[in-house]
Amino acid sequence: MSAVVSYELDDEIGVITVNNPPVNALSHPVRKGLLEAITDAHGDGSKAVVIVCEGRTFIAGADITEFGKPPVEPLLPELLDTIEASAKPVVAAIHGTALGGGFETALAAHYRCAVAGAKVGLPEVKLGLLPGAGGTQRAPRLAGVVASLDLMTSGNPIGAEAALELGLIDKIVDGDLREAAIGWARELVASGAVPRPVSELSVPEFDAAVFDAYRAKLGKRARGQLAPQKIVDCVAAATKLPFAEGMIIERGAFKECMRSPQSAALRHLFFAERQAAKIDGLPADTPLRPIESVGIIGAGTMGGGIAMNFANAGIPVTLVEVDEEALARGLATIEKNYAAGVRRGKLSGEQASERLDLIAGAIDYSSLADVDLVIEAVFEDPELKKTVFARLDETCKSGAILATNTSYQDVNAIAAATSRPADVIGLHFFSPANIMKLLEVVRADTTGDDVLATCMALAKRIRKVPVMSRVCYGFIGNRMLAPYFREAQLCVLEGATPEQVDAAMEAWGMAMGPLRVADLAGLDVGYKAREALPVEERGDPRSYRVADVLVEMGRLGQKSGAGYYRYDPETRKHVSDPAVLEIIERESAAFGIERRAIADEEIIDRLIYALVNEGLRILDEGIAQRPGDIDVVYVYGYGFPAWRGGPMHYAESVGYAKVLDRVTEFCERFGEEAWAPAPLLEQLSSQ
Ligand code: 3H9
Repeated sequence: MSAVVSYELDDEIGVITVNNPPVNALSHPVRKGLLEAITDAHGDGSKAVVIVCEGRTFIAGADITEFGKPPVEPLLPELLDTIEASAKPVVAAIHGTALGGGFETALAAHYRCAVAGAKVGLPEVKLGLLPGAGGTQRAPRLAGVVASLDLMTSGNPIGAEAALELGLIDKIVDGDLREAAIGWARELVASGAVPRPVSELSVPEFDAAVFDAYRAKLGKRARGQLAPQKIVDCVAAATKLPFAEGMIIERGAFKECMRSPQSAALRHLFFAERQAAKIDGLPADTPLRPIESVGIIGAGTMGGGIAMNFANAGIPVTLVEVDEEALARGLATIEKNYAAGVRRGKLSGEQASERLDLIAGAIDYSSLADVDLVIEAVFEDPELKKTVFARLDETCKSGAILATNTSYQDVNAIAAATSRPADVIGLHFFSPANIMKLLEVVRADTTGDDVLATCMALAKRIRKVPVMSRVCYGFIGNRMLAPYFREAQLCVLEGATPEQVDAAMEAWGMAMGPLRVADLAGLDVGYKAREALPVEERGDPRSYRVADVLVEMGRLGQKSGAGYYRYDPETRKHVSDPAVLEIIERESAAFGIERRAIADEEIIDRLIYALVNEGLRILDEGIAQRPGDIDVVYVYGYGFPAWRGGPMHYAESVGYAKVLDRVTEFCERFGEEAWAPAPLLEQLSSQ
């Protein structure tokens, strides 16, 4: 028996145990071990078989590191057919997360039990794939068409209780899972239960219109993506074809997805996200500081959102404002947000009030004397931030971590405003901070290793995806955004409309076009940031002139009802505004620009390659540790389509030489200042 799978007889019950840390992925040795074990069980005196896992979870899926390599037998679908064909009842005993191929293994068993906290799911779609070991054929036979489509096209796991209701598992057990599963297997044997292959069931009744409706829904929700539509094909096949023929359809669709650039991009991101949590050169055993209480300065949109993250994770928060009125406003917004969550069924009323109870308000710094971490979330004013940090230095206990949520400012200078620069770090949340997954962890030159390690670990506790950035203006994300926005504005001035630019970028895959993003963020934000800079540091005046005019007219974006677009006060839907086009045409003329038709392709290349070129500079300067970190920032913080893998992965997939050609062309047309190729781009394209 292989080291990762063991088999033993417990009286008349054969027990197969998988032990392949960290998540019991179905690597080749596991598949081989399972095949040997089930074969052994077939030939011995056992009357039923239990499959159970050691460690933190049931099998969490196929081994993703094997994808893209030549497959080695036994392949998972055949192995699962063998398990299902067992003449003795097979019981799967689930704890942790039974995901993907792991849950498919459970579906190939004849009986399924789980502990109450377990989750099951078919998350392959998040890797640009579909369940490829019978999941698309077996799940609908148990849970019906709609629930299976929901499960597979969202990729989100469900809890044991929901799985029981859907018929995906049979039983929730208490106490020791292994003992409970063996006990249940004995009961099954005693009651004369027989193997119960899911493949022999037929799909419950369904409304035939559901497939078209689903395709249309996915056309919007998962625009441009291959795997979700293929999942619908496979489930439709399950309803029409015998199991074996459905499996052939599934195999073909799985292989097509596996070969697709979309899956390569999503698999890249899976590992990039996990890699981003690691800091090169920081020993894994770096001691962590305990974080059991948090203070937040500023109860505005950002501070309030940040507070919710900690309360959601069960960590008490003290929210500090300048006066009672501002504090009451901030606390009321938090309450409103939780109430909206309850209305939408995201959490129960009881959970909401438990979380609210964890958030206390204060109007003086003395209440921060004992907290383990303080996050400053005041206005983007460097002098104000330094004053706040000097006060924190006087107030906070020794060993407290002092963090700034600045989006742009120099964290080194902020650290220098204290007597304990090693305790200072940047924690850059993204708005809305209780929803956006990204956390840029900004490591100042003086930040202590333990402070950095603590914040990276803390990010996971509050369910954020952390990426470390060194200090520069705008860090990784906002620094790259500047040339992206520059090109969006220049395209508009040269002849495109805001509608064309936004539509081109959205069709390419961005969650929201750049001018709508600017309206959402507030045009006054960039305006104020520019005002704080000397004129020569503001960049090409053509790249912000229209925005300045809009702000000076009081068109601040969505919040004032108008910016590049007009907004319906009720629905916040945007509509075109002819007045904006007039402004644009007037400003183009003032700069002596002759407006021209611009192809969507040019818009896309200019915006995306502007990101790429700056990203490569950021890498070269050591601001980001690795290209994958930049990709994670863009996908989790800026609405970059995950299925394109992030800007760096996208550039690699296009080919650096091709990207360089286009950047060189733009450099000749639009000038060196904006488009000089990053040295790393030249280097990579010659490799
Ligand atoms: C599939 O099953 C296809 C089949 O339908 C058909 C086949 C024919 N493989 O996330 P964590 C590593 S597709 C290899 O930090 P957590 C991960 O890289 C698969 N490695 O832990 C990390 O390594 P490192 C469908 C894997 O507790 C370490 O384990 N399944 C795999 O926060 C810890 O991971 C999925 O998509 C894997 N499948 O979360 C599930 N999974 O320490 C993917 C993890 O070196 N996995 N690793 O950085 C997950 O969602 C989470 O890992 C899980 C645990 C929820 C299980």
